[in-house]
Amino acid sequence: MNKNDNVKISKFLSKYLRHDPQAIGLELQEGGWVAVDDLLVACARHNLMLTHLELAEIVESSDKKRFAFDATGTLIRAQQGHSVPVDLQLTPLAPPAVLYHGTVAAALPDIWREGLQKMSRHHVHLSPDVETAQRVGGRRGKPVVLVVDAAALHKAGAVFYESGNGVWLVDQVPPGYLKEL
Ligand code: HQG
Repeated sequence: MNKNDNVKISKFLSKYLRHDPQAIGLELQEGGWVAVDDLLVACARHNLMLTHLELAEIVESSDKKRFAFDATGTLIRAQQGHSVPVDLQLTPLAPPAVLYHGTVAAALPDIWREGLQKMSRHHVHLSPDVETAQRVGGRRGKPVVLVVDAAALHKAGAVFYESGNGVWLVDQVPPGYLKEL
């Protein structure tokens, strides 16, 4: 498989493992997992012929480790980014003192008014470093990076989680914990 195939398949998997599993006849189990065999059958029914080995290659090579197998290798899930209700059973964790959020200038007036909100996702997504935040913001235009005072927000009682791929998740970030880089 070449890189383009990988991106195409990764997008297909994101769509059905995060947003619309029912559309290909899948149901996410607790933790967001689906059986690998069920996924491959569902893919095949929708004209995506994929072997176990090819799927493993996609999971392994995904730049952002979007997907993960469970310890037995029989289940797979998206690590974060769901819009369907799912309890990823993550463990609350103390965040680093500072985290970053990449966005664009057009969103700033709303963000300064109401803070970072989760919008259509389950959490606000925060990045561990400036470069990652720039990449995330850059998906929407010229990136603007916000610095999040994660230590203070955590101290104030906010619950943080780290997804398996290094994305930090929190319910919201009020404006008082934000400043522009
Ligand atoms: C903005 C990708 C107005 C927020 C990335 C962002 C990430 C507000 C957009 C992951 C707002 C939401 C998540 C407010 C936040 N008013 N706009 N109060 N609060 N926003 O895609 O963080 O490729 O849901 O700044 O790499 O951009 O999917 O979140 O611009 O890790 O694996 O509203 O998605 O990963 O956009 O990206 P998103 P995000 P994947």
